[in-house]
Amino acid sequence: MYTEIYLRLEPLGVELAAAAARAAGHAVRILDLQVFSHADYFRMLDAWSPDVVAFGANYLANIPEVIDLAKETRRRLPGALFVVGGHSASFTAPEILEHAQGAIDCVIKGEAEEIFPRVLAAARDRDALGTLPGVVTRTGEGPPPEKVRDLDALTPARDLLPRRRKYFIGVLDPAASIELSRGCPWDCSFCSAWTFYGRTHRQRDPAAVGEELSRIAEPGVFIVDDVAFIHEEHGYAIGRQIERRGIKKKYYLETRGDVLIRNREVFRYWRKLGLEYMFLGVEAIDEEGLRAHRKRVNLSTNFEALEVARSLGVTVAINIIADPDWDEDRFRVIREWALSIPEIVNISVNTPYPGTQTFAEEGHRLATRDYRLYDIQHAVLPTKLPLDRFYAELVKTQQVLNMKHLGLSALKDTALLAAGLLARGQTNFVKMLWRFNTVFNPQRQLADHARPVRYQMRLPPSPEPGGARRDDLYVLRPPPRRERGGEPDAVTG
Ligand code: B12
Ligand code: SF4
Repeated sequence: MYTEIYLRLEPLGVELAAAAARAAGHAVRILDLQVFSHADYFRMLDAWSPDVVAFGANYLANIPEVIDLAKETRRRLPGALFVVGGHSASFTAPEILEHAQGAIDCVIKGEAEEIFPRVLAAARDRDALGTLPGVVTRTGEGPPPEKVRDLDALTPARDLLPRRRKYFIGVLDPAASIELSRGCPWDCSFCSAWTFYGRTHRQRDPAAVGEELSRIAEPGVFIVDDVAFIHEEHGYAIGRQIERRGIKKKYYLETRGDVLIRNREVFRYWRKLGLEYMFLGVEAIDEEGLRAHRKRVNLSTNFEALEVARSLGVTVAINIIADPDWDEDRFRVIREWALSIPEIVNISVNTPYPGTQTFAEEGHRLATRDYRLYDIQHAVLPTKLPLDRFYAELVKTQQVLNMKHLGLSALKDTALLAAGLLARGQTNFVKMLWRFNTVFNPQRQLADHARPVRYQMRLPPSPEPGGARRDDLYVLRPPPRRERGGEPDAVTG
């Protein structure tokens, strides 16, 4: 739902997988189904008949779509190798294979860059597939996935992605994406970024980032890092590359309140380089909520971070997690608070995703196992309010917050901007201004729950006394504590 309105961004992970396959000598094409239709996809398959079809499944909500596409594609190309990879696929590999009933040969867990070419090389010997690290087949699983050794060895195959003008985030229209570092060393209970990357944080070489940025044509750039500028010297080093190369772009990044406060000068420096938008994961406006999400930050730090962000003069968006046990009163308090601050406020719904600690511990309480509802805009845990009233409150809150920023007075401010974008033929941002009510409405959300469910998500095993075992959550294994690249342990003692 979110990507129908506010943003649409290039699939960097798929582009890296494509770059790895191309570097190994294969002819590769990418089709992004955020931009193209299923009809486009089947037309391309019929015309091209590839030997391998690989799906990127970063999002749990897309898993049924991937399975159905694989089944239909298998009918048309019975001899092809079918592979699925990506963030969510890594946490749900055996169940994807089971749902696909033979339409998918293997799921690759973890990072594509090194293993994907090895899977392609094994395409003719399918029995060998299940012996490769991180590769899961219906008959078994190879050794654990391995970390990519060199994050700068490949550049995302941006040239293979058609219709690049479709990618945007708000007024950064069009926008490309880039990765400066990978992974997150914190361990929030609702998040699977740390379990995917084994709680590591790896930095890319600043010169390689500078080189990549200088080749990006789009004027806007979305920095995909989970937490930008954890280490300020890395941010400075990339900034110096940008200055030296005379790169002029507008940037969007995401970070944490405590990192912003600690490293505020590097953010100030980036403001001069073109930093326009910042997303802060505030998550809760009470200490109890922050503790429950194990955000390892306190309320006053988050509020101080908002002050720092304001002083930088960047546009700030923050996220608040709505808990399924919120009642009308709680929603009202959040609305009033959100209207009292100048920042853009997003509300997402607390959603236990496979790979998170919340899933391992609360999975047995799930009200639905329909993958399609796992998009943090639907309630998948039982709500305290009846579901229709929960959605009525949620959408009312989102509507109020949306009007705050896209309402008439804000529109006057954006009119000039919109006119400039239209003059350059960019329509993504302008279309977004009018779409809210067609996408977000309580009846649609409620109706989504009534759809027949053909693929049910697998439940986690019953939690052991004392909670989930961390080792069971990881895709990439964490290195010994002393070798980890982050510092939350230092922050929290
Ligand atoms: C950038 C980002 C976005 C971008 C999307 C960009 C895009 N088109 O892909 C935006 C801002 C649009 C976005 C939106 C959302 N996001 Co998001 N996003 C991220 C983020 C921060 C980084 C992803 C990224 O680009 N990383 C860099 C690339 C290089 O890594 P990668 O994509 O993981 O790819 C590697 C592997 O996964 C694998 N791989 C990937 N694809 C493929 C394909 C093949 C064939 C193979 C073999 C391997 C492979 O190899 C790649 C290279 O190593 C992740 C957090 C994270 N650290 O993963 C969350 C994350 C993926 N998002 C998340 C969520 C919840 C959402 C939203 C639902 C939020 C919302 N408000 O609605 C939406 C849904 C979007 C949608 N399309 O449906 C969750 C996923 C939850 C889930 N399990 O489904 C994550 C994990 C964040 C979190 N902390 O929980 N997101
Ligand atoms: S700091 Fe952000 S990316 Fe890291 S674990 Fe917490 S929510 Fe996930």
